[in-house]
Amino acid sequence: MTHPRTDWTRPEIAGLFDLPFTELLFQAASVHRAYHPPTQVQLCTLLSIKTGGCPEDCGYCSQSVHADSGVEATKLMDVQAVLQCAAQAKDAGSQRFCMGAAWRNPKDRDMPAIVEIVKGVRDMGLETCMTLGMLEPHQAEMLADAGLDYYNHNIDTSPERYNEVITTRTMDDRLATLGHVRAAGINVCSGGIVGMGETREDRVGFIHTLATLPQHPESVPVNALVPVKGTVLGNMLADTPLAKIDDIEFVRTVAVARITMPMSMVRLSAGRESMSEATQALCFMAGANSIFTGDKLLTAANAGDDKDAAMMAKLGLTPLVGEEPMRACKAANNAAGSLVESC
Ligand code: SAM
Ligand code: DTB
Ligand code: SF4
Repeated sequence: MTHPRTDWTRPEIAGLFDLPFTELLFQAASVHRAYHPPTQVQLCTLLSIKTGGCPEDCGYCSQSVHADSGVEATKLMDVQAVLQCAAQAKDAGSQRFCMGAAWRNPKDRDMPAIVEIVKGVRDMGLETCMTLGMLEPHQAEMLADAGLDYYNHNIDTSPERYNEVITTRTMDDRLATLGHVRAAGINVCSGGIVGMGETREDRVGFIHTLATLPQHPESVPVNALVPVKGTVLGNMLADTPLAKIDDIEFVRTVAVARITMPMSMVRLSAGRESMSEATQALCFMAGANSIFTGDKLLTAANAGDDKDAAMMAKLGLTPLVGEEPMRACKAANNAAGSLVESC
């Protein structure tokens, strides 16, 4: 099996962004169907297992103590209550259950409950993903031993822009946690947010950082900023509406993620609630193959199951079920005698 390139240069990535839109989409769609079943979309459900009161100052986040968003802080949810939510997500057709905690990092005293949750959700036959902030190596190992499938930890933006968005940690802190997750053998989920008033060059730097990691993240969430009143970036967008990212530029970012990280699941994440079906359809064409379902993300509204079912029916997309996408894809390519050797 050949591995996808991890030696992308910034000029190459900038060159992809600069392509005529139809050419970029054609390339991205071609890569998508070479590596993944092109009409299947992975359905993931999110649950905030510990909301608000986070000491970090991420300028986009409603859960930071530095924001005046009205989100109330809660304690870590009870294990049984989390398992009930996971069962509902499974009934609603979800393949992956993603759990988020508004922590800078988990404390060791939190870990036994987290481990119990991972084991319980896995036993239901759901893929598990956790996002708990920065991890120490021993915590990553505990999660791996519990059977955690994915750990989400976003780099969020370009290295140059990072400390304009967050000052309480560095991009290198983030990359260190991704290294601990990888070393423990957990699949990596890492992406970021577009539409934070960044430049095209920042979007190039953001994708470049992910696409040149020693191994690409297995999942790459591309969030469109949900502007929350009371956060630095939500207020900025309210004051300067022209800073809102153009839909076509958002689709370009998805397409470049798909081309540079061909084997990864590219998740159209936050921001779909206010995105037109046409823009979402272009994102699927550009290689997005995963979404968050349900009415709620962590604290913000999501599109909702009814709307998504109607959109998927209209577009002829079906939920990804059963086996891991790469295995399904390999089988499909073998059956078709595909020329794609790197799948
Ligand atoms: N505290 C953990 C952390 O920061 O890794 C986990 C939770 S945090 C909310 C997970 C990710 O959600 C962030 O890294 C960010 O990319 C995304 N996110 C948070 N607020 C957002 C917003 N308003 N719009 C879009 N994405 C957002
Ligand atoms: C990710 O990249 N997006 C999800 C998930 N990982 C944890 C979170 C989106 C949060 C959107 C804002 C909110 O709900 O507060
Ligand atoms: Fe805390 Fe995560 Fe929100 Fe940053 S993004 S404030 S670390 S919950």
